[in-house]
Amino acid sequence: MQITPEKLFQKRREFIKLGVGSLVSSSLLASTLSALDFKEDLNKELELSPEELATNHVNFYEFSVNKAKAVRLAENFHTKDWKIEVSGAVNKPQTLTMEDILAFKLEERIYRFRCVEAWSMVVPWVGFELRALIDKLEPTSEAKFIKFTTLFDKERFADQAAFFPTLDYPYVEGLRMDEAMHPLTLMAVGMYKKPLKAQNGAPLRLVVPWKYGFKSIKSIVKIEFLKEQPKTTWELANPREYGFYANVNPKVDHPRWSQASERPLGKFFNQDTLLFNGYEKEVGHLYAGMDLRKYF
Ligand SMILES: Nc1nc2c(c(=O)[nH]1)N[C@H]1C(S)=C(S)[C@@H](COP(=O)(O)O)O[C@H]1N2
Ligand SMILES: [Mo]
Repeated sequence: MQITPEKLFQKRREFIKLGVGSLVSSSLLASTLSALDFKEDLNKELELSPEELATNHVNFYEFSVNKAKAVRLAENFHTKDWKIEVSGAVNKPQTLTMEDILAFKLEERIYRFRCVEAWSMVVPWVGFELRALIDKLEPTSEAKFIKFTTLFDKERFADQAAFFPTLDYPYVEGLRMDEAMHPLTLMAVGMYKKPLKAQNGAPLRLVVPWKYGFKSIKSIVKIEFLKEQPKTTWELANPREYGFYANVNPKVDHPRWSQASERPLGKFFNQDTLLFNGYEKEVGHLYAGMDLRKYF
């Protein structure tokens, strides 16, 4: 079927409306699939994790450290008028809307995903390469790192309003520019052919498949281009246990547990964890000559 530009725009608008915060009727839900116009990932080598598990076994501390509670609290989260502020060492600082974001050519990417807690999943993300966005923003030669920030809003995130918040919010993450420009690095707006659910980081999150899950920051509202390496949330919380690089590595254990194996969601038996989460061929060169124990 030939899709005209107007039709495409309308589909994207529909997609935005189908995001969290809207009342989605079952007939609308059925049209979610068609509302999303993207190139399907035909690589079926990896067995997908059950959607039910990937959307319920979540880490989103802003809602709650407790996974079930986070999903419950995410139910009423709205992403209306979402904006992403771009600043720093960049020629085109600007404020992006979700219309701007959904104007990128979307595609499905089936990736392994490995949490530092030693569980893993395989998710069909929908999104676009971060480098496409970076190219559009035109970072200057000063930009060596990119920093992302999650929404800070005590009315929408219960743990941010807590008397003793679990983390020092807002949640921040970062990548070296060459990592950010790598074609595997994705900005995701959907998964399982649907818009992201709030608990999975709606409306826009990062996905870096060769790094531990905490690098894949959710619900992004700010992107900064920096000269210096930014301090990241988990590094700040516990520098001995969590580093900036956080590359998946079965040989570098977490101080309190082994990283040699992982339990895939929905499976009974553990499987071996792979160096760079199985993406060594694609990303190994980024770390040539670096001591992966020192830069963990
Ligand atoms: N803002 C924010 N981003 C976050 C987190 C978080 O608590 N807050 N948790 C991280 C961790 S530890 C993991 S494993 C992944 C989990 O993504 P998922 O819940 O969609 O599986 O999100 C990451 N991104
Ligand atoms: Mo994680």
